[in-house]
Amino acid sequence: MRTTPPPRALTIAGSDSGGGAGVQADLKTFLCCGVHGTCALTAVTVQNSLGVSGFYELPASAVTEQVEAVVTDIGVQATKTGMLASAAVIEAVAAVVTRLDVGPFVVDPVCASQHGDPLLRQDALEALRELVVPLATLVTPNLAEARLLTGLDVRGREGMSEVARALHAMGPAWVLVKGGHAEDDPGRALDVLFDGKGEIELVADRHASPHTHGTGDTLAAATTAAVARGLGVEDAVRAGKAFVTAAIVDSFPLGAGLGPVGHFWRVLAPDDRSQP
Ligand code: PXL
Repeated sequence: MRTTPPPRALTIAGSDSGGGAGVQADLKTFLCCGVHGTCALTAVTVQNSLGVSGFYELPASAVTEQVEAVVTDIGVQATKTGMLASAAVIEAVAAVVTRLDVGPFVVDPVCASQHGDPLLRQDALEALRELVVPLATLVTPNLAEARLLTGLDVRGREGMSEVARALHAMGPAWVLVKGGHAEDDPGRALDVLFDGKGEIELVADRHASPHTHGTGDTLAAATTAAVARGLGVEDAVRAGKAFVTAAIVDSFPLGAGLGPVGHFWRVLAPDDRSQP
């Protein structure tokens, strides 16, 4: 046995019954990135490759108690959020992460699934903006989420800079605006990282795959794992982006709809992956 535990990370997020996104993606990613994953479930979604047909959120106290149980005994070196579901859960998360030492805090402001199904109740956007985003070490919206959070109807490369600045003004130390959904450069996946001083462009080849379920969760989780292992935010985001790019290359069809990004590339040799 080992004499010391590996680094630990906590995800505060929802369950995806299809196994591609949410807590399931986070825990797979944590393992692949050498970190022991812990979780505080916020909601249980009912979903498959065709979409989210509903979700059941947990009582806010259940979320608080899970975070307390993990942090006061196991201890974590970094924490991320995913689907927070409701204003009540968001208020509870903001309170508990302020009270306890959860390490660097990565906020993935999940609002909807890739099918466009809502994962956040309507009244919760303001709570997310006011209570959780300001506490973030790093907030990782895609352009659509950045528009919702800021109210700015921006597009393209210039728009990414504008929303990065507007989000930074809300209080987080770093902002990563993901341009995967940008319209003006289909060949590249361009993200903008901003710390209030300089802007860093992160570019990866864009791999055409319809099976991108879990992309944002995997990027945020891989980044959180890298932070838990001691990397600074910029290096951690670079590591997270490299991880998710490989996972998009490893994506696969599932069911009749959108398949997930793959984590198999990290645990199986290429020959083993082609076996049924
Ligand atoms: O990918 C965002 C996301 C996060 N969390 C849960 C989800 C999804 C997308 O479907 O289901 C639980």
